[in-house]
Amino acid sequence: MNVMARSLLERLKSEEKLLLTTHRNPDPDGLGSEVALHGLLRALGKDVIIANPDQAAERLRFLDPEEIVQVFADVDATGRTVVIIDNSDLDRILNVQSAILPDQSNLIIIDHHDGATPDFHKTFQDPASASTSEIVYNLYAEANVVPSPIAATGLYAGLIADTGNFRYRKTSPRSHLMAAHLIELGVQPDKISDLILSAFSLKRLQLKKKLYQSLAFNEAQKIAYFQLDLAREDLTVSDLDQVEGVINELLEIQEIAAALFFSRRGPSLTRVSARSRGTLDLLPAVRPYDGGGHKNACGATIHLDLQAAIADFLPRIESCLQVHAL
Ligand SMILES: [Mn+2]
Repeated sequence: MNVMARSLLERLKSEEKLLLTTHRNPDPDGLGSEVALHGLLRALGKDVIIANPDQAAERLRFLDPEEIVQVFADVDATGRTVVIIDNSDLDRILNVQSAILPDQSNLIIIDHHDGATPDFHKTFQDPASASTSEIVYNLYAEANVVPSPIAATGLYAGLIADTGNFRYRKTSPRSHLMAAHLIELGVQPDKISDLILSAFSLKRLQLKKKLYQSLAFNEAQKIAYFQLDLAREDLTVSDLDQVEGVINELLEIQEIAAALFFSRRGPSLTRVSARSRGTLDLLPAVRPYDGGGHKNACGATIHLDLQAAIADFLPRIESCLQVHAL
């Protein structure tokens, strides 16, 4: 078994009281992985709770049929080791940060995003994994525990969401072997795909209409981008969950090398998400703003208003395209 799974399992086993969490607005990988890890830690006899910075979207709650996922504001985190799943950015766990000791001795990070180097004590980062659920699945194998139906559902949901149904770059033989095993355990692929991909509300369509009305291109027509001013459209940040993944539709067009989504979230505050295919690395474009993610999927917060942020950011993506063409 791999080094990451062995050392992570050892670290988790050495803790007695744990609190699992993921980034705000949990996605299928964050939520599915934490529910699955909760099941494993319970099987190992641990006192474990899940407490997220906020509630998951209604359409994802099927991943938590026993309603074990709580909101951090409602729990007592005293004496618990905080395990952050599917995220390495402390800003994205909001108030859950208050449960982490100043020396971070009670912190464990389990993530698959590019960037941080694993130290096998605090940080367990495996950028080779397509999803955090793959890391948790390896833990089950390492611990010799068979995932329950609920855990298997969570793991499968994280896997298909983060591989884009086995389409993205990090999809590996391991991803497919894991899927095969989970299906053997009783997971119904069509049912989970429908729940994740075909359970959106009408609001998604209405928001998509706004996005496509805003669609613009750079001069060379290689970069396509959506732009949205939340205040002007009377939207909140959580409304954006409704258009999760829509940015990827822009990459269905062969001529488009990079897809961007700018959302102005407040005065001099614009968030950008960036997507590319294959070997085109967009991380250099987000680094000047302390952004992060993967080379094909990353983002940053730009301290400028919408149009200024677009003007500031587009040339950086154009540079990535030029470097890639060399
Ligand atoms: Mn993930």
